[in-house]
Amino acid sequence: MTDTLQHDVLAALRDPAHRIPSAWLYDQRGSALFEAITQLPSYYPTRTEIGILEAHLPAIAAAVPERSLLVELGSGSSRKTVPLIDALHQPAGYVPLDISADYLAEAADALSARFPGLPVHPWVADFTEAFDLPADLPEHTSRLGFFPGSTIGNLETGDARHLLQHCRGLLGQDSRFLLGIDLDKSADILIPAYDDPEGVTAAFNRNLLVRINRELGADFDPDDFRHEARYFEAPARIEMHLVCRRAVTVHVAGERFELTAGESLHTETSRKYDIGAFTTLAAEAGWSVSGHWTDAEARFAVLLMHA
Ligand code: AVJ
Repeated sequence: MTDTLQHDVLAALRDPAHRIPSAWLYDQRGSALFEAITQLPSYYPTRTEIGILEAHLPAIAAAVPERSLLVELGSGSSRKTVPLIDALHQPAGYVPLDISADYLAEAADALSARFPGLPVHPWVADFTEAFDLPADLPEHTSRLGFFPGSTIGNLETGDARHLLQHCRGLLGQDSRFLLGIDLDKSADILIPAYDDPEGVTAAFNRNLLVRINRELGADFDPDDFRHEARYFEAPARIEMHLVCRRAVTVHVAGERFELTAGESLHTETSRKYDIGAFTTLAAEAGWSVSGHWTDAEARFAVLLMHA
């Protein structure tokens, strides 16, 4: 990350929109809480996407050149990668990219143990900024980008277009890009997915304050903030907020800020796309969609694009 946590938090507190980049949610505890979210009954995206992949991996793999190099953005626990690597029959190598270095090392070790012949090159990178690939890559034919989880939905439209363009350049001629997007749907399904009765998403959101206290010596009381998931149309999205229950005075890096009751910190946006609009966005970035698959309820979509 080119901007530091301190820079981003101070900027957010000074600005009335109080928007903190969602990448900061993923410290070690945040990454573990996100993994717990993916197991919740109300959080449908992960299991829905895995179901789509399981049903269609043979067709997807058949459309990818042999001995491709697999590059995964935001690999996290790499759970969806095992069936993909199985289906690809010996890809030339696997490059998992993640911002959480601890998580990345663990996941890379697990993958190496599972696929002993596979060169694994973990790479710490923040894909919300321009990033590179490691220099010493194994020989390969073309490259396959893998960006599951609808993580691209955390980016504003312009940033998503830039990321797709950047990947087009990095992955190069004849590359493929397999990507998951969460589709727009009723708020009755979306809100519980981001505000579960178990309170795991609330803990995930509030953990950001714990991280800020620890890393910046700030004095947030997480109990002063209520987790809230808000649905908006046009563009369709869920926003996570931390809403002040009462007037709060907080000190961060020697600066003092006052927040009023009801004011909120905006900690994440999760865009919900439709396939047509996303196909247009991808085309603007040099990718053409050659296949797309959804679940029976059209909650989530997996897109295969080629350069
Ligand atoms: C990992 C960014 C795809 O937006 O659904 C889950 C993160 N935030 N619950 C999402 C998240 C709250 C998740 N992504």
